[in-house]
Amino acid sequence: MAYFDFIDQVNYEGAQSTNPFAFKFYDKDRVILGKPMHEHLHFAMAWWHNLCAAGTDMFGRDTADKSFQAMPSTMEHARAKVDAGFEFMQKLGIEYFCFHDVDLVPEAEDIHETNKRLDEITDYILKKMQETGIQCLWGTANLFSNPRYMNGAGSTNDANVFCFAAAQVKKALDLTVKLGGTGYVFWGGREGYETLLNTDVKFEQENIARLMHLAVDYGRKIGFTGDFFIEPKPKEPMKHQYDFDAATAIGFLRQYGLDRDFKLNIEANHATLAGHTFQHELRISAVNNMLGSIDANQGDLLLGWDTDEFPYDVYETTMCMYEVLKAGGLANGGFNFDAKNRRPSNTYADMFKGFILGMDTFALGLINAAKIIEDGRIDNFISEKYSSFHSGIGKRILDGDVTLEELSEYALDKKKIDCIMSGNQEALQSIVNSILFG
Ligand code: XUL
Ligand code: CO
Repeated sequence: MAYFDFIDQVNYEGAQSTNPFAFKFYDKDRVILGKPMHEHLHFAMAWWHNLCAAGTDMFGRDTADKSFQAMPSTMEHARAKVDAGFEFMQKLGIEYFCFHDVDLVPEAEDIHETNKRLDEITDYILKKMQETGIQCLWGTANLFSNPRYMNGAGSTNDANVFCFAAAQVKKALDLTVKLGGTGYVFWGGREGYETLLNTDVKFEQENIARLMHLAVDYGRKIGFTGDFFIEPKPKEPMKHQYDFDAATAIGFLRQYGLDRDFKLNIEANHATLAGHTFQHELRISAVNNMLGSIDANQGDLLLGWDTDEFPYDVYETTMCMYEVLKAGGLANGGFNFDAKNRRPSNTYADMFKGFILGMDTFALGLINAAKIIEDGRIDNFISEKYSSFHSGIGKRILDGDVTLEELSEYALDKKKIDCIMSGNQEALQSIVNSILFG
């Protein structure tokens, strides 16, 4: 059965096109810096937003119909979501998907039954993957929705809950391997606290690391050769979350000896919630060899929560793609649209329009970032800015060839510094504008 009869295939028609169901900028075979766009941009569909979320918020019920003509909370519905999802991805040319365990099937009271349902649905998904060539980017276990995780999953106070989290992680790893996923994500939504009056932070962090070590050991044992990812987020649902931002997560991974197996999955909206730019989080990850994957969305800077919008800010995606290109791409990662339609955008057509917006915005980002790199003025300026370290005393500092006393003597001899190079910020911003709009 087809769910999206109103559209045959979304094609590239160019910037002048007024067809709402065409790409204006995403031209999948267009070569940018030696590679076709679709190879730079491994776009993924997030099962949870696209096939499950129907607009419920704290103040109101669903506005969209995601039943796909099946009775919700049945296996029939789970299969209908698979059919709808694959039709959707094929029509958009999306080559990957990401999933939580409980996005795929209704969770049963008994975990045996849930696992049985997961086996059944992933057999069906695998068949669809073979038919279409669509692949799994990453899998994860939802360790935040079930009430048992009210005090955390890895960070829980209750050893039984820790075991249930382990069981879900084990199963989600089994499924990720079965579906050939190249990533496995930990997003620690409940791994945090509201008040220190009831929390042993050291204990909780150590236990999160224990769970991650157990996952790595098991994953490697069953042949998972991809990357584990932490997805940092500072808050929401918890007031304080342990994986606050990239720097915090990197410190944690190193502290607990997890840095060889883990990289980061950076989400744009989580970056801005942490008080950083998206680009900052990508750069901090990249310079630490930890840039793994991206949750492609956008927040609203006037709101203090995770709005998960489809990205439309071209400046942001330009700077994102600049970081990705500079880092040499995302090896085992991709661009997962962890994004949802606004609540009143409640039709099937809107689902397509959201992805068209997001894919075009990233395509523009890629085109612009390549232009910035080819133009060279930004890179040249940065190299020039630090040129005092290329020779003389600067080079000796880098070579580790000096003592503090020698540097002090050098400064005392010199008496004063005549001029320091300008940071040139406004000129650089103007260069970026002329590259983008010139
Ligand atoms: C929550 C979030 C999650 C993760 C996967 O803010 O981003 O959807 O991406 O658990
Ligand atoms: Co996310």
